Amino acid sequence: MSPSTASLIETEHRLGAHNYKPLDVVLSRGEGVHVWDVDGNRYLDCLSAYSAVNQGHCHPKILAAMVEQAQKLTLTSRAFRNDQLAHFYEEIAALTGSHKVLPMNSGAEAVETAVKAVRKWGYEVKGVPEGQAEIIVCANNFHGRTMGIVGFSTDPDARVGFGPFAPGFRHVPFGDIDAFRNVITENTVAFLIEPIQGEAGVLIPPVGYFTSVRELCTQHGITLILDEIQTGLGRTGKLLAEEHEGIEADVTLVGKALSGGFYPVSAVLSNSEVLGVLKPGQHGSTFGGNPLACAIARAALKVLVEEDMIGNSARMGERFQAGLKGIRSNIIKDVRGRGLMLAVELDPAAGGARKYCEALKERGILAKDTHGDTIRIAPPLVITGDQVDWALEQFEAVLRT
Ligand code: IF1
Repeated sequence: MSPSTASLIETEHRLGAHNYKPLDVVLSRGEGVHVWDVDGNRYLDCLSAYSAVNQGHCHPKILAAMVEQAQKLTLTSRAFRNDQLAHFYEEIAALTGSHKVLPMNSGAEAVETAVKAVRKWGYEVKGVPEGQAEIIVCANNFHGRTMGIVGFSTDPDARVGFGPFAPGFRHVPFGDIDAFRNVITENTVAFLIEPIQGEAGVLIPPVGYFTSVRELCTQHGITLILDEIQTGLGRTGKLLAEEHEGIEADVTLVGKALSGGFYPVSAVLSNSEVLGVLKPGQHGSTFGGNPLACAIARAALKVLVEEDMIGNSARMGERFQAGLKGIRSNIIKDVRGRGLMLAVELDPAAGGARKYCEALKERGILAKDTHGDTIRIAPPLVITGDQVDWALEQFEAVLRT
């Protein structure tokens, strides 16, 4: 470790809260699928900032849009209008088939916005008695870090010590349609679920699960909210992961790659009338829908489509997953995923995924472990076949037995 790296790490440790335990790599530059540390070492990024950098690091066209807008107008508040918001609405609504859009900043804010709106919809439209709205969520969910959200987390690390929490949430096992059916009451207003559980370890539900979920939500007047903040915008080889299931959510949440990693931008997209219940003064945010965010998001969506990153995600994801499945190893328990949202689950006897991520770092791959035994693999969607093949050589070298 060079003195500059060591010095920066020491300062971070001394002055920063220790709410993360990052790999000891200090990055200073990014371009496409690659990032460089302060010592000039190059890495292939297999995390993409948890799918916020789907378009590749520092995409030049998104950068140009950001610089151009930043030199004109960055923030007006929503007390006044700006010349980017309407275009952003038009373009994201056309791309996703949405009728209404509510722009926010972080993914968690989009989740909180959806929870507020669907409860209000429950009281004003569905006729649920005031204060009795119920939202169904899954065990091992991850929807963000705010108080409202960790209140319905089942992860002790996410919630212990932060209570008391808001009531009104019921939990079901992910993928268990009978459990979902059995927990529905007349006060159920929504089902909030990730199409694929990311943080839980890239968990994919059984075939037909979401078809049944969609049928039950329609039958019982329950708003289906799909959290596509991580799975959306090409990550799984489709624009939205719901397309793999052949269903349409009533409310879709997007974030992360909505800005290509340049700026916090999220949005609540609605096909149903849920967003129609919010009246002036009932919800908002200082930065939500600002012209700089909208200009960046417009460019991020444009390059995603124009450069066929979604198709590349599907093709390279198949290549990557097939290569991982081809590694001869008695420590690999499972390889799974869709598109470029992949995971390698190791046998617990292997001693945990972190040390393999450390070994991968030494070979020029940055990847993140989750829940102890799983290595998540999510490179930018611009990755080429040669880069996939090179990455597979490194994974093989570290994981084969
Ligand atoms: C951290 C995890 C991933 C998300 C889904 C909402 C949000 C996220 C499906 C909230 C955010 C981030 C948060 C970040 C690490 C990362 C993460 F490991 F925490 F769980 F991706 F899996 N819905 N996920 O994945 O969006 O408010 O962060 O913009 O907290 O360290 P946000």
